[in-house]
Amino acid sequence: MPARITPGPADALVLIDIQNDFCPGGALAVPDGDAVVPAANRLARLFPTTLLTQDWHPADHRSFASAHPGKAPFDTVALAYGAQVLWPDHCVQGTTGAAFHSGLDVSRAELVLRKGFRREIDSYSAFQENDRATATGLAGYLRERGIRRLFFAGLATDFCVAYSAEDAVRCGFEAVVIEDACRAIDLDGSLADAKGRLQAAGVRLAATADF
Ligand code: VGL
Ligand code: ZN
Repeated sequence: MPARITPGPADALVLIDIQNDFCPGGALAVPDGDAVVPAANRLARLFPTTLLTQDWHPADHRSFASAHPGKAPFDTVALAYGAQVLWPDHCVQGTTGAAFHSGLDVSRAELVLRKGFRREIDSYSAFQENDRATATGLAGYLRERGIRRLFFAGLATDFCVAYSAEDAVRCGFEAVVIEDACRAIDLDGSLADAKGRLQAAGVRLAATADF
């Protein structure tokens, strides 16, 4: 990225899943997850458009280990659409765990996109659910608004941030991950995998210092 990035009208900041359950003390805490909050707030003041995503699962969601007798969190199972990592129950609709971190300034957000609300399908990506067939509608929203370039920050780098950025490119947007405004779960090398996929997809990396 150039030394200075000045967000313009075709740019949007997408803050991924900055929710209590992904922060220290939460059900699926990302190490140091709450460290993204000040960076996210600062970035949001620089962008003409900011969107938020919110992981939003029913209590009996199929991505929860609790829905699979004999399985434990972080095991992998085969669902109808393929391999799915099983997670601790997290971001259950309407709970405190699903709420945005209380320090996140949501006042500038123009859209809150909820995802993962279909019981049978997980959704890491803000664009397409894990069956790789069900669209969330975000691409259409962004196109209608004339947004062409997306900057991603939030949680977790190697799951929802990476899948969203890759899909953004697939949907025809430019995508940039603001690396130090993200934190990773890093499950069995998932961060290195995600970085390889981001590079292969043509997603660029930036830092908060570039703004
Ligand atoms: C996420 C695992 C399960 C994320 C959401 O936001 O990265 N990870 N649900
Ligand atoms: Zn989830």
